[in-house]
Amino acid sequence: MNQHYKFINSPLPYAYDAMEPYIDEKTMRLHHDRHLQAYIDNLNNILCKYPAFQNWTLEQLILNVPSLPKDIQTAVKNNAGGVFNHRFYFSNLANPSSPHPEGALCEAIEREFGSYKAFQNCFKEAALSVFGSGYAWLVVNAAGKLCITTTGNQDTPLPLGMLPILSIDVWEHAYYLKHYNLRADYIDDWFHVVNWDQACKNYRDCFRMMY
Ligand code: MN3
Repeated sequence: MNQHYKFINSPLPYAYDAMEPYIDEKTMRLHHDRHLQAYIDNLNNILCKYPAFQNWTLEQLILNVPSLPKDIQTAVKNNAGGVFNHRFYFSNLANPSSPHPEGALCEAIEREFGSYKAFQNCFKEAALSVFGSGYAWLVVNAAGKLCITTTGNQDTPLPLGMLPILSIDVWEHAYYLKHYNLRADYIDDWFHVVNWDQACKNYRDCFRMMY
């Protein structure tokens, strides 16, 4: 299902204005239809000349960059990362969202961070700490522990042995039209549209994959 070449840009699973008033319609439209589309087009353009990698999934491409021909390694890392990161980000938005995580993820957040509020503060701090463009992530690390990390540009946490639960895109294109340079305001608004049901599912799936 659209997991390997030739990649297509599936429609968002909600309307472009579904995240109003927290993330504006124009930003969602440009972010999905232009930014994500460009990563998909670039990745397809690279892979069209390399049939050997056309049945590789995004995850396989990202995890096996060093096995690719030298001249496409950087471009595949950036563009496969761009597709993975954006699909993941968009899948983790919902409005209205359930205001808190539930079940096993809720317990893990309370165990690792003390409380949901303390987690929010740590996550916001991490998202603010990304210099330039990148992402903040809630991940399960290789030891099975829930933690927060950041990546620059279109890097993903996958090569670090981390499985993503939740992410926020802090490239300026994700918020500039509405929030201008105020990344902190965007992060506060983004917390209103976190798809915790999806994050809880991602958390459960992690342990299915690891054990
Ligand atoms: Mn983006």
